[in-house]
Amino acid sequence: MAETRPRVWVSQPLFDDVIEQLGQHVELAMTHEVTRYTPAMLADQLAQVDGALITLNERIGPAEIANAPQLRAIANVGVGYNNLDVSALSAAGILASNTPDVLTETTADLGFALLMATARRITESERWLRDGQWGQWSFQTMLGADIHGSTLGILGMGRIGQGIARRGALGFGMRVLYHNRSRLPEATEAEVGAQYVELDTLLAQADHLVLVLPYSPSSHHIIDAAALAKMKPSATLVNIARGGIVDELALADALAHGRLAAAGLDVFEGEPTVRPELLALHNIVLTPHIGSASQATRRAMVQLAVENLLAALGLGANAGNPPSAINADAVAAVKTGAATVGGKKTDDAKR
Ligand code: 8YV
Repeated sequence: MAETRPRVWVSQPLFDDVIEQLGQHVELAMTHEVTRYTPAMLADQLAQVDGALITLNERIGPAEIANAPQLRAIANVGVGYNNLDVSALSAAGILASNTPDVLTETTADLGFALLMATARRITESERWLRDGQWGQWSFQTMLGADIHGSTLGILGMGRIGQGIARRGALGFGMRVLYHNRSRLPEATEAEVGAQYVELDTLLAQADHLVLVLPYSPSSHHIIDAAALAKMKPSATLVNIARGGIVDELALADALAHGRLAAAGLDVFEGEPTVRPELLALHNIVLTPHIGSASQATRRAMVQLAVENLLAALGLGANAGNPPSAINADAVAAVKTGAATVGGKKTDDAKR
């Protein structure tokens, strides 16, 4: 009798040539059109497969896996995985993985691009030019804030935060301050040119504050009205992490009333919907979650997710040992009947 191959579902069109590598090992169900799934649609898909390769738009929790007895592996294409209920996956013995490292420098590039566009009013200037307003030019048109020589604040000092610190310290001569749940080793601080401070000091001293921390209940709305009130009115705020880290209504209010100079947002609480209060502002740069969106990096993310998925299904070069598993210890504990403590390995330094 022919051996049955595992069945794998891929939730979105990604890079077909990379995804097709899966077809050498598994029965592959690809998706050829961008699809927004309801929880019931996800549950239907997951009920039929051994493994799934998904993006952050697919939220997987207890309801989505309730009828998926043979599901063993979920590969998330992204470093952040707040779309996954890791405890529920661990309890069900499902090995989850993400795609760290391959996107670090590309996402740090975008963080810096957004910082510069925000501080120097790049998109606002372009809108003004296209509107035919250049004839109104004065010596004080579109004055922004300097980046070189200013103080860069970084909240969340994982790999991407460190990449931003390096760019600021080495490329632009900035004084770089950071806050993180755990302080970096002194040698790393020296290498990236950053100094650890308490959160209130970071808020008070940053001329430009970049948010790069993972989203979790403890970081929900960490930048709220009270935090914004501690920042300099001349400061800029950049968020490339997750929308829910910022109270967007408080931010819109601060920007509208001159309590903060400008903001650059790549992530939003209600993605893909952007609040009208943000869209109405001029002193804000808005991009549609493009942090990792370079050709090379998005391909590398899919490649790593493919390797993770195959390995989690016991196939391919890393069989049984996915390069970036999130909950390997917890799944092993469930399988051997040992107690587990939530099954998460993440912390700020993993980003
Ligand atoms: C997304 C991201 O993965 O990696 C992350 O955590 O936010 C992005 O790189 C990307 O937008 C694809 O969903």
